Amino acid sequence: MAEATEATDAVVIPKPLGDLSEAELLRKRQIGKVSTETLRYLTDAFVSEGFDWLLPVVFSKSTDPLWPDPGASIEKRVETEIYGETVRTTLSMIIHKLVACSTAYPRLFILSPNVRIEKRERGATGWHAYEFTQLDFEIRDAGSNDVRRLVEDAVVGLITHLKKRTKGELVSLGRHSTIEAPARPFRLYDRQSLSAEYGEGWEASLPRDIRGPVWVTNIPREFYDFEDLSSGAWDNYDLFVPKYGEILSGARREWEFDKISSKMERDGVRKENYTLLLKLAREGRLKPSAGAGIGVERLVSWITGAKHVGEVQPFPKVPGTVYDL
Ligand code: ASN
Repeated sequence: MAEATEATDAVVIPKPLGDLSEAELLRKRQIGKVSTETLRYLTDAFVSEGFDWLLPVVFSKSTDPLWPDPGASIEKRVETEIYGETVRTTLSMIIHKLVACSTAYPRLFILSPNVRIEKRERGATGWHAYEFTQLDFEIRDAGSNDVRRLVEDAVVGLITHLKKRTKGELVSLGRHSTIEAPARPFRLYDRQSLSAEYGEGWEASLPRDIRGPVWVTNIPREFYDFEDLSSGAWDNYDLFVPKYGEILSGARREWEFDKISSKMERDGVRKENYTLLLKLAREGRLKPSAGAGIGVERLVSWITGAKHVGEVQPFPKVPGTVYDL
């Protein structure tokens, strides 16, 4: 089959399934096949590396504060009352990961729902959805390099797998000849040098200049990412892909009570929402770990050349637009 021309860079707001033409339905099915093989490959890879596969949760008293995070733009936090308790929909399963990894599951992954009611103008970025899935994982006693190498192996293995198993789909989508398994190790940039080069808009500028996936480290973020308080350096990492942007974020974690507690105070994070985490830390039962979360729809968008991250969702969740399903 002839290779289609590559997708244009224009963002197209995805329509619901019932409004798609035959040609659009075919494209949806092709993206769906790549998505299925992506999930098959990655879940197999984690299971074969000895990870436990945990099931996701929707409501909890503790969830990710998503604050302070320069990339966050949450319009509304979804809280409700059940059995007399205030619970929140999952913003990310980071707190669950830290507790699970420190106790019963030293190597774990979860296909986790993330409900983030982004500001409606983010619908037009093509890169945000108000519900999405992370392939979130955590490894006890691991460091940043361990996680980066694991992710690099997974990305290279995945692209190699997809180019064989979904060749027809990638040819039709115009991506078979343009997506290549990248060379390892991926290049690592410090966020400070990117800010110096591009200014505050580095996150939007970087994807225009890179040819393959690259890491960015040292990004000021939430209390749970490890920060060297003497140098001010953050031991965390995002993975950026060409044209699109960030598809993964992760870090080595904080585990010591005094540090977590003082970072929460510094950031104005409400400690009463993190009782269990703080109790484990105070008792010395929170363990050092590192991990990350892969944005599944973003990963598939990059691989398939999607026109909006919602295009790879069967039921698009575009900020500002609420469909029936
Ligand atoms: N999943 C991310 C991590 O592992 C956290 C997040 O999504 N905010 O660091």
